[in-house]
Amino acid sequence: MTTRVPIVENILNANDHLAEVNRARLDAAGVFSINIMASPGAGKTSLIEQTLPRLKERFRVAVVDGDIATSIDADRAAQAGADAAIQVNTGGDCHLDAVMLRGALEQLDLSRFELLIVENVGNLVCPASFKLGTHKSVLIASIPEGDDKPYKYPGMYRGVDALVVNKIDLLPYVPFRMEYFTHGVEVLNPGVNTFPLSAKTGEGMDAWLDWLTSQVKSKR
Ligand SMILES: Nc1nc2c(ncn2[C@@H]2O[C@H](COP(=O)(O)OP(=O)(O)OP(=O)(O)O)[C@@H](O)[C@H]2O)c(=O)[nH]1
Ligand SMILES: [Mg+2]
Repeated sequence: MTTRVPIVENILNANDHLAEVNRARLDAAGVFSINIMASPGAGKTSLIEQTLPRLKERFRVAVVDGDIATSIDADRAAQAGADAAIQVNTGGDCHLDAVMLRGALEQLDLSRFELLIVENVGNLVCPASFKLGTHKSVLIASIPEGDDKPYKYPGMYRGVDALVVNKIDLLPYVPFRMEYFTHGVEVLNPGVNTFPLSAKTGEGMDAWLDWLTSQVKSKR
């Protein structure tokens, strides 16, 4: 007779429970939070760098940066004007989890912030399975990654609340069929809020900032 030991299920259930605890903590403090996910190099930190100075007059923002090693991204967020920037090193894990976010939240006086931006580890698979307790999840796709990614990584595209399509300044130089990409997205996540932009030139940033601002305000 075979006995099934649901270890993975149990780990995910424990994570989900802790994610709810994180959410309750953020709610109690009135902090709106997003979890930014993307493949390595898609432009997560670049988007955060472009977003922070533009929100400076409106909200106080904390950034939690997940990475396998180094504090490069948290240093960049601090440099760009984050009111607090915390680096979480996962020590090899390909994603953040709710325990890691809890550890970061414990280092923050949440009453000081209106917005928490979490940058997840660069990966298009693992972060989708681990809830953190954040209010909305944002996926960044970028033009040089190719237009087939929704088809190849459906789990990531299916569950997100917003999609940033970054590096549109590279469209003239890189083969990318926007219609094919958009069709793949629509099948998985119909009507998802989509923001084509360039974190390099700033083109398209306004629509992204308007959405983010309205989300923070609706929380308050
Ligand atoms: N041309 C162009 N380059 C960009 C844009 N956004 C980011 N980059 C470049 O892409 C590279 C990666 O950007 P990052 O912001 O570090 O990407 P990331 O997703 O945070 O990377 P990891 O944290 O390592 O996963 C850098 O060389 C950026 O300058 C863009 O809109 N256009
Ligand atoms: Mg980064």
